[in-house]
Amino acid sequence: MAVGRTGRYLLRACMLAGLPAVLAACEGRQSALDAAGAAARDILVTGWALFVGGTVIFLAVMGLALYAALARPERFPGRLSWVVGGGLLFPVVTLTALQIHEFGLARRLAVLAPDPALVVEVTGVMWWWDVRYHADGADPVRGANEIVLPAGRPVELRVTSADVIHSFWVPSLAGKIDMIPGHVNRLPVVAERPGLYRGQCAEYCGAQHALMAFDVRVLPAGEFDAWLAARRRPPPEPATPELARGRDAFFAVGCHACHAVHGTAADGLVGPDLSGIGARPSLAAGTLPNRVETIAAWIQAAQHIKPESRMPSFDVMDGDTLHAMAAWLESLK
Ligand code: HEC
Ligand SMILES: [Cu+2]
Repeated sequence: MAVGRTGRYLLRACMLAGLPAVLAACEGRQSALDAAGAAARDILVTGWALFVGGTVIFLAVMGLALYAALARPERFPGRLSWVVGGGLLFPVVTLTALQIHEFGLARRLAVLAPDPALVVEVTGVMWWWDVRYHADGADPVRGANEIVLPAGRPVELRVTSADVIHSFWVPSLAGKIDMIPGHVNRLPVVAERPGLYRGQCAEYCGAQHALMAFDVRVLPAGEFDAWLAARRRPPPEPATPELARGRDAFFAVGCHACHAVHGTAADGLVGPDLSGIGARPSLAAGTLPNRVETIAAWIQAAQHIKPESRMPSFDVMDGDTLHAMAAWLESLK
């Protein structure tokens, strides 16, 4: 009786402790268990089949092992057929079937649309993401640390690296793919649901590998077209004297040596493109939430927040100038 009660308490405690974690892992913007893309769904179905099949086989084998240990030998007939059937035939048949399924899956996941409406080039850089959108044969639109996609349209991602091997992974949308210097890997993606997703570098790439994430914003197709068109226009002139002062300081301090802002004289290529940065959910490759204060903190203390990154800390500006600069960047939407 006592054992039963302890067991029940234990079970309840485990469930209370573990359940939220288990449930939290199933949903959300970075979860292979919450598929929002065609490829992710295909992978998820196979994952569940493996999990359920593995569980059933495990339970059956444990049941049989227990029975074999407890029952008398004469009550376990056909010993040889168990060995041949369970030990040889069953694994050969199931593993062959799985392998055939796997070949089909791998092939489906790699099928590229012959003429994709949108190609997005993503380059991994220690420790951020350079993004270029190619559509309608027009000049590419550059962005960084965020990928905006149209829902329901086939998109081809072309991923590569500027330095070491990184790995591109948006679990909610598709499988993982290596980013290899000097080589372009192509990944077809169809995002099914508008929403905000998160991706992450999935291959250790140096000191700040853990702070190399990005956002994926999936917009309804029409909104995406409007977004892309807006990104081709220069930003509006600063609306207030403070914003104008922030913009002037950006050029005076020399930020444009490394950063580009479309439609201005800033065309640096060393760091992330800052066009439209105010509309991005996060800052510095998913490191900070994106607000005027965090932009200011980043400018002042980048080497403290992300040591060894190639963005210097600018801790010589007065507070007003720093704030104005951050406010101007935040106003770029
Ligand atoms: C020597 C080159 C260099 C200079 C100069 C530089 N930056 Fe950067 N900046 C970078 C790099 C590289 C990153 C990416 C760091 C990372 O996340 O690993 C970055 C990141 C940023 C980000 C975050 C971008 C994003 O996509 O989230 C902002 C904002 C930024 N810099 C603003 C500035 C401002 C403002 C100045 C001038 C005061 C400046 N930077 C000067 C190289 C530079
Ligand atoms: Cu990386």
